[in-house]
Amino acid sequence: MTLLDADDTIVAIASPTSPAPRGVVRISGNDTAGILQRMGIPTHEIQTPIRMEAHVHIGNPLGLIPVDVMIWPTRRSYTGQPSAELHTYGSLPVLQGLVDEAGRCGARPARPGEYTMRAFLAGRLDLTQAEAVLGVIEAEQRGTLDHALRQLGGNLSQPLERMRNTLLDLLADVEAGLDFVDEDITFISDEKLIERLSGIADDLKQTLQVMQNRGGGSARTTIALCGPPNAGKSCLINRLAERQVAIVAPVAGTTRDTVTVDIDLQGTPITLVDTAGIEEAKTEVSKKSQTQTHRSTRDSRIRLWCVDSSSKHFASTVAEMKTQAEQTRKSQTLDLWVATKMDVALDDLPKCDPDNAWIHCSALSGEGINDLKRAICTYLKQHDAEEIGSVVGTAARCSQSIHQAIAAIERAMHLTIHQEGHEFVSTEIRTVAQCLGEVTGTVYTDDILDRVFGRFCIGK
Ligand SMILES: Nc1nc2c(ncn2[C@@H]2O[C@H](COP(=O)(O)OP(=O)(O)OP(=O)(O)O)[C@@H](O)[C@H]2O)c(=O)[nH]1
Ligand SMILES: [Mg+2]
Repeated sequence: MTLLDADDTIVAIASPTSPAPRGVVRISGNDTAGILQRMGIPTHEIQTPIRMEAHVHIGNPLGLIPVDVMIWPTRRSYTGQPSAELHTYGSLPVLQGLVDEAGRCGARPARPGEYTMRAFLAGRLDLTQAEAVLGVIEAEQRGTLDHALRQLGGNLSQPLERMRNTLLDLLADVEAGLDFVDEDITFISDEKLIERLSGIADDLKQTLQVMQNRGGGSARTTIALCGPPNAGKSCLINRLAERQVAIVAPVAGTTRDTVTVDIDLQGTPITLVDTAGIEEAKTEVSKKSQTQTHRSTRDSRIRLWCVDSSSKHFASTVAEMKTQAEQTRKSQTLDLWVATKMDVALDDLPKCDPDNAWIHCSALSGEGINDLKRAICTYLKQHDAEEIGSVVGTAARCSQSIHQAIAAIERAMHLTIHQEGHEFVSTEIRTVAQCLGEVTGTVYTDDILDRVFGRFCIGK
């Protein structure tokens, strides 16, 4: 999608394409009246929004069809351009016939999200509100809808815009000081500057927290590898990460500290966590590492429970681990059960309980590893589609910019404390303003627009 096409007049079906009593075709652009005129709808001298009845010929075999036409002839419309809606039978061939006819009369088929992008470009919406439109379209759960509607009301962008304005004032003070540096005039003292910067940093951290509480702050999924000692957890994390991140040894109790590694699993960012084997803590060190293990196991979205398939205690270990899993499971947790070391599995491996999904694999030979990856991806895809699609999208896009903004503020404070010069401080403040502007769309790039509007469906 490029911004250059914003002058074309576009057309698309704006209602669901499944059969319904009524359907809507939407047209937007400077030539809207001309196109309607060529379609046989009289639009002479229309100055104010109007609704009229008309007939449009959409070719054989459907012929002449009745349409209710709504016209917004000026810039006072959703897209900030002259636009129109044609309401007629909600049948796909009829609606498509209208779109084709508009095409013959000079309109171009709209791309996904193009209407909302025009609303954004016209200043009708900011970016978070545009994403909220997507949220409303997609919302299936009540909570998601409420959130999208609040976002549409601007409750994420308004505080960010306020912070950005404060920053711009601060920037003006700092830069004015630079102009008068020889005359020893200061517009803002270092103490005041630090105080205001740290206030904004605190507000940003709070905003980030709010977004995370809404369930979408981090796009990363945490997956813990847990189970008894010596089950092959570290060997498996190395295999999944495709490099050596954790020490593997034949003795039980090798891993003490949790080890994390970030990987990309078919485009999904994931943090894998290797944990110490679950055991009764007898020493001080063991107590500490069991506490860490417990925390990681409890807080991970997916847990791979690893049990050694070559162990003659397989069945009793599974029972023990099931109890552990029950005690630490949250409502959103997915437990996958992994029978490890399949290359040396017991010949008479007890049948795994049918309640749980078991994946058989060997980190050594690689068998079953793809099945494991597939199971993880399938779960994540299903889950993400069900949940809060666009809200997660907004949160992921925004939290990245807010993280960058916080880092730049911290650098600005550091520079001020060490009296490194206000010219460097002002560069950092500019970065912060840029990052915040990207969230609301005051500052935007084609790349950001593509990311936001590419997720829409055609006609919205
Ligand atoms: N044959 C075979 N051996 C394996 C496999 N995976 C791990 N092992 C061996 O099992 C032993 C323990 O492996 P680790 O990966 O260190 O086990 P762990 O679960 O991390 O153990 P702790 O850190 O002590 O809890 C090592 O000797 C590994 O070489 C496998 O798939 N096949
Ligand atoms: Mg280990």
